[in-house]
Amino acid sequence: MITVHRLCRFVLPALLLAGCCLHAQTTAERMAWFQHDKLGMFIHFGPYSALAGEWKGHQTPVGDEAEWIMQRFNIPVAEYREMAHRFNPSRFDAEQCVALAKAAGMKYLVVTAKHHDGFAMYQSKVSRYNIVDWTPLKRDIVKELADACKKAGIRFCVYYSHREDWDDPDGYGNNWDYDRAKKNFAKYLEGKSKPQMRELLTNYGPLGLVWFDRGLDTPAHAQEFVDMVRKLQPQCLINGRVGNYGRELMGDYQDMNDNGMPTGGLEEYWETPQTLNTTWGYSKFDQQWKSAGNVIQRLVEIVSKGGNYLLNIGPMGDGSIPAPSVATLRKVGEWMAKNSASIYGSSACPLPDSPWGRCTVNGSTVYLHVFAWPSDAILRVPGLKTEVRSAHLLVDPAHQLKVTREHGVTSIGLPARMPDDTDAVVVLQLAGALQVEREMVTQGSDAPLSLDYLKGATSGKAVKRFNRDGKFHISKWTGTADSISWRMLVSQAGKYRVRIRYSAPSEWAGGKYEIHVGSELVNGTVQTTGEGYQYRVFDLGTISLRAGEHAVVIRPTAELSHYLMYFESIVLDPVF
Ligand code: FHN
Repeated sequence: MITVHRLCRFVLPALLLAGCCLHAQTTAERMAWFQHDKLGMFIHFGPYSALAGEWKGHQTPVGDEAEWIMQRFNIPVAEYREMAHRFNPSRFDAEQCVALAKAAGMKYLVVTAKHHDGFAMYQSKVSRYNIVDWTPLKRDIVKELADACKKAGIRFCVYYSHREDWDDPDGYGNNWDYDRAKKNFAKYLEGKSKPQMRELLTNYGPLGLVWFDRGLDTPAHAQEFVDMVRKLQPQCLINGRVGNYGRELMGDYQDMNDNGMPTGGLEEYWETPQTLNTTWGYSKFDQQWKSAGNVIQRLVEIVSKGGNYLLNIGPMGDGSIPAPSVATLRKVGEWMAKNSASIYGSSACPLPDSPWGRCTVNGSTVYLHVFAWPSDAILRVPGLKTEVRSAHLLVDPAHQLKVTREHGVTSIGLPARMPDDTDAVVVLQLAGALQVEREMVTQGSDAPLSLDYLKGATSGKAVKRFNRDGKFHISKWTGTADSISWRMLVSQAGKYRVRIRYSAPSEWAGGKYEIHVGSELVNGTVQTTGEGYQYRVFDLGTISLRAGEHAVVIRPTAELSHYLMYFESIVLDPVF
């Protein structure tokens, strides 16, 4: 019988535990690790690694992706399968790989469980075309990496090519063996792609994230993958390439183009996948290795803009990791060992980009990443409004640096010699949260004034975003509390024609918005620009502006059940 005592001692705590585990984590809760960890290892590894960029004397040009060799040379499935039969990366060492990731300061690892060639790097019951059943190696590489990650405290993640499959007759992409017109893509989704995804979500422990690639044919199909991940592993993150590149983000975060770098800070979670040379899969021809210095500075630039950095290695056909990759990641690790406080847990820094470098911020601590040491050893930081309590080099906290401020520019006296060739970090301890002078939009003589996502400040639900097709824009705004504003300096008084550039699908037509330019008011009604991200320019008439500073704000004038528009820019053209 359940006594009150038992109820209090056993049943209630169990219910509470179930209750708390059962409560659906918010996106922010699920994204917390991703946003903190910043740096991950990407591994492109498969039978294409053994070909190393060459097929029957044909070479993959340097700069092209060696993992695309089957498609590049239209290698018949039968021949590629034959080659895969001999794939034997016996020197692959999961623990060594994970140790390298850890030494580089990487906190998560994403391995290609199946790439476009359709070959599974794990033991799949769905297809014998896998590393255990099809090759002499007979080892489950995904399992070995999952175990090694668990042991090392690295978050294990998988890449899965859910659309492209050049081995499957109904998969997407192989039109040299198979007649495209006869393909039954849904049969491939139901018969291979989804069941294999279920295997990966079921048999390899908790996954940090699933890295889908190249989108999918319909949002409905993409949603089926999202639902499967949410159901089987609610905490697991999904990258933005689960869905079509020309549509609203369906995953938890957005992926930049390969090796992409946004011009300015984005206000949603994002990540850039990056090669260490110019290919993801191993190529013996590609020695265009990026320097460790370049890799570190790109890491800092990406983190300074609010993103994550997924750095790739392409093991060779025998499973060993190319020496230049090991050397670069070791050097990244040496820098991270001294400077990771300026990376982990930091967020995008609103200070304008400076000629000397970039900055990251964590609460009331600002990290100035100096890539180019000022010749007079004076570091000038424009736009910083918050009082600076103290300043020191991250690697030398005992020595305080002199800080002065004049005309809105904060100057820090540096030692004569740069303490690190790649990035020397100066720490500013602020008296409170970071406040920054808003950047002013200015105009050259007779030139238009361009108000775009970069210098705009969003408020409410309005968010600076990126989409492969939509590029950089602002959206997610649905009501009067959501807006974009600018500081603008008009140097020539007179009439200005107001033009706005945006994209909006048909269902958003009719949305009302207003633009305040100083004391002038312009009203607008959203017109459709077609499906997907098709931007068009609309003329909103003319206004008269005096010379001097003006505040500009655009916002919806009513609560909407959808986004107002995908906003790109407003241009004020002088009409003299
Ligand atoms: O086609 C793939 C490519 O092989 C590689 O996997 C990259 C990694 O971001 N994704 C696709 C190209 O964007």
